Amino acid sequence: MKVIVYEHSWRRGREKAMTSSASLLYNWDDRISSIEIIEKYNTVKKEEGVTIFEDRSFKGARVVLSPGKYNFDAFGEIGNNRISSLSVPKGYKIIAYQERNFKGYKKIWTASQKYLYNWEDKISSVEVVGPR
Ligand SMILES: [Ca+2]
Ligand SMILES: [Ca+2]
Repeated sequence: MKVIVYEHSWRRGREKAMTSSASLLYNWDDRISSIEIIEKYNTVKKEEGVTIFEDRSFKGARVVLSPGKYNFDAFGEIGNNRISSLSVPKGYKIIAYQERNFKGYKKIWTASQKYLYNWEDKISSVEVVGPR
C-alpha cells in the first residue's frame, strides 16, 4: 500500500509519499493533517513475476523477478549458471541469455518449465516481460 501524507488539511502543504511505516515518523510526527491512501498501488503485487528455481520441478532456492532486466547478481542465492526450472505466469515471458549483459545464446519461454533441457545451469542474465 502507498500512502501520501500532507502537512495541511485537504491535501495541501508539503506532501510525502510513503510506502513503509518506518519512514512515517521522521520529520512528520504530529504534522500530518490529511492523508491519502492509494489502494491502487496494491493491485500490482510485489511478488508478481517469473519465479526462477535452483533445481528442477520448481524446487530449491527460488527468486521472483518482476518485469525488468537482470544479470545473475540479481538471482540471489541461486546465482550464475544454476537455474533449472521456471514458473512463468500467464501473460508473462522470460528471455534468457547464456552470458551476462544479455549476450550469448538466447531463448524465450512463455510458459512454466520444470526442466530446461540443454539450458539447465547455463542462464546468466534474463529479461522478464509482463502482461501488457
Ligand atoms: Ca540448477
Ligand atoms: Ca552462463
